[in-house]
This record gives sequence, C-alpha cells and structure tokens, in this order.
Amino acid sequence: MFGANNSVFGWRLLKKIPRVVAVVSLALASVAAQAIPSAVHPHKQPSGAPKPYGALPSEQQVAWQRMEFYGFIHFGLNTFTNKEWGYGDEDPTIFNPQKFDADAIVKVCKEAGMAGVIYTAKHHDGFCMWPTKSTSHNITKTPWKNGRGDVVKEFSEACKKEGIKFGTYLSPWDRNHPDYGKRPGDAYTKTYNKQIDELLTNYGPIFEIWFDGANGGDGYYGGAREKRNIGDPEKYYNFKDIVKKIRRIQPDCIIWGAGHYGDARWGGSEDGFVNYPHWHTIGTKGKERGGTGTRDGERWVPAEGDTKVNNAGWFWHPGQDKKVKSVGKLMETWFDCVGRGANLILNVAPNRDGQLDPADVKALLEFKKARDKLYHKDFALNAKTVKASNVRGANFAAKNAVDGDMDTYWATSDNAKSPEIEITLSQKAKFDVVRVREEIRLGQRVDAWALDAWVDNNWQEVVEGSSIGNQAMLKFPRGAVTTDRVRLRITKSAAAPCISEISLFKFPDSVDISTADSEPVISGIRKNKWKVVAPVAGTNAKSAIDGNAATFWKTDSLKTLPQSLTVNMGETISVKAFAYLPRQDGSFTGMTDRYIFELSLDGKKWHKVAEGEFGNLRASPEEQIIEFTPQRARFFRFTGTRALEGDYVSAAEIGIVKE
Ligand code: FUL
Ligand code: CA
Repeated sequence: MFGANNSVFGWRLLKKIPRVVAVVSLALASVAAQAIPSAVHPHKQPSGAPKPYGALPSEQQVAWQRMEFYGFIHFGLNTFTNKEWGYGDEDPTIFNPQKFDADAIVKVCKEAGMAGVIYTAKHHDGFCMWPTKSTSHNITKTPWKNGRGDVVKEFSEACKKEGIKFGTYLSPWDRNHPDYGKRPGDAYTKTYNKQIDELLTNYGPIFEIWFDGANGGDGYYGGAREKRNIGDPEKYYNFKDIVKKIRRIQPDCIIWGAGHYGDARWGGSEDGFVNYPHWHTIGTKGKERGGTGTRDGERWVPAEGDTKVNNAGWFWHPGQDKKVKSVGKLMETWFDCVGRGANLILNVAPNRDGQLDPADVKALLEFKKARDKLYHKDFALNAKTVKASNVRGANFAAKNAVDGDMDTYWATSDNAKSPEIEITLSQKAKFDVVRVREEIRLGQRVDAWALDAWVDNNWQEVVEGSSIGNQAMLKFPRGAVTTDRVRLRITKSAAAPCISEISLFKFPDSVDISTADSEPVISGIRKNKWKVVAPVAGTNAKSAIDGNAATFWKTDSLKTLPQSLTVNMGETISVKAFAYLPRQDGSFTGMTDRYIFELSLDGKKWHKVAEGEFGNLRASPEEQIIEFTPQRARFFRFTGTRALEGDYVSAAEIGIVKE
C-alpha cells in the first residue's frame, strides 16, 4: 500500500504540510499518511440539559444521519455481462467504457441533491476497480486507458471537485480469490485487509464503507468452482479488528454492516423502505431487526435504506430505461425511508459506455424538483408565537423548535413526559406534512405523539406518530388543512422530550403518489398466440405466460431439478432475449437462480442460447432480461436447474424479446 501512487503525495498532506517538510520527512510521512484525523468537532450541550437516555450516537453518526441522502454507483465487470453477481471468472478485457466520465456522473448526483456517492470498488466477483497490489484480478488487466485507469480515483476526485462526500463498497464475499473461505486469518482475509488499507489510505476521506452481508456460497475461487461456507462472518472476516483499524485510519468513516461492530445497518429491504415505528438502536443479542431496530437497544446503529432509481438491478442492464421509477414512487420511498429517520442511498448504474442512462438522469432530477417543492416553505419556521405546557429553562425555550437550527431544542423538566407545544403561524397556511426531530445526541426518547390543527374553532387531530429520532415526517392521512394554529402533543416518552425542530410542509400537487408503480413491468412481445407444450411439471404452467405478475407457475409433481417449460409461440420470429420474472408473492420456493434457455424451429431440434445464474433474487426479485445472439424460433424452452429454496421451478412470467 505504500507503492507508486503512495499516499505520501496525497492531496491532504500536501495541503497541510509545507513542501520542504514533506520531502525531508519522507520516511516518517509514510507512516503518518495512514491516518486522516477526525474533522468532526465534539458537541457541547447547553447547561442544564437533560440527562441522555439509552444508547447514544457518536458525533460522526449525528453528522452522517444529517446527510439523509446520497448515491450508490454499481459499475464494473457486471456492467458488461448483464449479471448482478459475477461468478469470479469474468475476463477483465470486457471492461472498456469508452466514454466514462466520473465528473459528469458525479455532477448529476450533486444536482440531484445527493450529499455523497458510494462506489463499488469491488463487488462479489472479486474484481478490483483500482490498481490494487493485493490481487492481480484488477483494473490494470483491462484495455481501458491501456490498463492505467483507476475508477476509484476518478470517482473520489470528481466528488472532491463537486464538493460532495465519497464512500466505498468493498464486498467481503470474493468469488474470485482461491483462498476465500478457508479459515479466519487465511490468505484471503489478509488480501481483504490490504484492500481496505489501500482504499482508506489513498483516496482521501471516505465518509462510509459498506461491508455487504451477502455470502452466496459458490463461485470460481481460482478455478475450484465450488461452494464455500464461511461460518460466522464476524469471526471469519474478523470485523472486530477491521473496525478497530478503520477507526485508527479514518475515525470519521461510517462503517456499514460489519456484524455487531459497525455504525450503520441495512434498512431491511432493497426497496429503500424501513418500518415505522423506527428505532436507531439495535440489540446486541441477535434480536436486532434491520427495518425496525430495537426500542431501547444496546447500540446506536441507524438504518440506511438502499434502493435503485429503477426496477432493473444494481448494475446496468439492457432495457432498464423502461423500468425507471416514477417520481411518485421515489417520493413514496422518500417518506418511507428518510421520513422515518433513516438515510436513503439511491443507486444509479453507468452503462457500457460509462455513462448514465438519460432516463435515470431525468428521474433523478425530477425527484429533486419534487423534494424542492415539498421543502420550499416551512410554514412553522419562525412562527409568530410558540407556547409549551412545560419548559426546562431559558436554554430550552419552545421557540427553539421552530428556529430552523437542529442544534437548538425545546426540552421539558425531567418529570414532564407528555407535554404540548402550540405554534401560531405568522399567517394562515395550507399544509399536509409535518416533520418532527429530536435532539438525537440525547437518545431516542419519544414513543408517541400527535398533531392537532385548529379548524372550525376546534382542535382536530390531523396525524398520529410513534418514534421520532432523527426525524418523523408524516403526511396527513385525511388530507391538507388550512389554519394558523397547530399543537404537537407528546403522548408517550421514556424521558423528558427534546424536540429540535417542528416543520410544516405542503406536499406538491404535481406529484401523484397514487400512481406509484406497484405492478412490475413485464417485458417482451404479446403472448396471446402462445401455447404451453406438454408435458410440463406442475398444473398451472399457463400462469407463466398470462401477462399477470401476480399469478405464477410452480412445479410440484416432480421432486427433482432440472424442470422445464416449453412454449409454442404460434409464429416463427427472430428472438434476441428472454425475460424471467420471479414469483412476486414473497416466497423463494422454486425461485430459479440457475437456468438454461433453448430455442427451436420445430419443437424437436433445440439450440441452447443461454445458460447462467440470476444473482441477488432473494433481496431484489426483479425481472431478469437475458440477451443472446438473435435466432429464429417458433418454440422456446426454459429450464430451471437450481432454485433458491426447494427442488422446484417457479415463474411469475417468462417473456420473449423480438429482434
Ligand atoms: C447486496 C448485493 O448482493 C447486491 O449485489 C448489491 O450490491 C446490494 C447493494 O447489496 O447485498
Ligand atoms: Ca431548533
């Protein structure tokens, strides 16, 4: 890690140390260069502040939770293979994105309101997108920039240039490395540690590092092509020591995952959705639940909801432009994630040219516009008057809750756990969204609250909430109200409430949440002339070609794989891809993750046109479109050779894309 593009000459040190000193103290500098000191300042509570309650965030976590929204970028060999999970044997020469421009991509991310970007420096395929010394399976083996490129560097520098933060994803699971999964302390874990060192030392401040929990088992593993079981990931990777090391090298880096040692947790779905009530704390005894957290859990490990701007995949896939999420859907996700106190990480995937899909860019910018409209006026800000049923003292005045400053808060005396605060707005306004925030540095205290509006000379409850934490932003279920008076009632709290902000907004009329795309897109040609060819396992094979995502074919009469479905399309056409939509009912039984696909002109002589694996279906059961060299056919045969669970095949839909 102290090689040619060695951190001694890193931008940070050059900025801070006079040139002469830097040159003279070369030997020492290489040691010093390892660490990036904390830029986070300790926070002091005003005198008389309430005692903290329960597990507390670090100041780094507070800063991170205030970021709210940043981007995810999946870009690597999978971009060129149409796969979600590379097997580990991919040929590096396929990576050659001729128009890759990190600046252009990061610019869009910034314009979309992202506070940072996290890039997949290594995914499960084990291929390193920077010139690492840890393995030869890396970017230097590609024709891109004649093997002298460094995607991590380009993204980190683009972020610096745009003034947003840079983070990285380094998959612990490595389907390429020959020694993967041997034993704790094996050659692979040493390699992995080197990779962490390089990424945290050579690319400036990393705001977050992602230790993905996926460990699928089988892979290339240097040619062994077998299944490897690592047992307890915490022990195998030794996350305890990894976390210790990261704290030393980059104390401000938020560690995502890493078993019981990390700073941030998964939101529990790849839809960005987290549950409500939502707790920032989790238990340490294996009871923690990603999407909900644990009330009064032992550790502060806030959630990050992850999802994609489309319903296609984390990496780029052909046809994904038709699956971009609507602004309504993205806004719904915003409320279901950020609005519940979690951070949202939203993925965009550059294509094979190394550019963002215009459809994705459009969605990102429209999403930003909708949020700007939502937030453009906070009707409670600097209200005319604010009165509370109880105030702890001058440092904790009621007006602190509407001053637009997250560091000031209204607090009550210790025994006043169900107080009220009444806000008179500077003028009458129409609104339908309330956002409440706690001073999380003192813990997550509130369990339940309600908002009343003064309408027709009466207090009317407009919305009820449970947890608050970093924020609870709720839309009024019965629509907007017009008034100049509201009242927040804290109805249950474990300790004196500390409310840092109360805001009132109007959800933009131009955004229609009811159109939030609930049905998955089904790709391909119409199927009305299609006929299932007997014999076929199971009884409801027609459900795989009925154009309905809710019905599915599932074999059950045979108990072994492989099992097939043969279809006569009723006409001879040139076929360039097939589409597999996994069952959408939440079960994994028969969900095919290994397939063979064949075509035939007469239903007798068959040509295999595709064979492979669908990755990541468990977390993201989305339609998979598999392209191949176009061929004329009247019949196709889909065969499942392996399932996520059970010896079955199932499919909500199988489709055909015509050339
Ligand atoms: C998952 C991975 O398996 C996916 O491929 C993707 O990287 C997603 C963000 O995390 O666990
Ligand atoms: Ca405040």
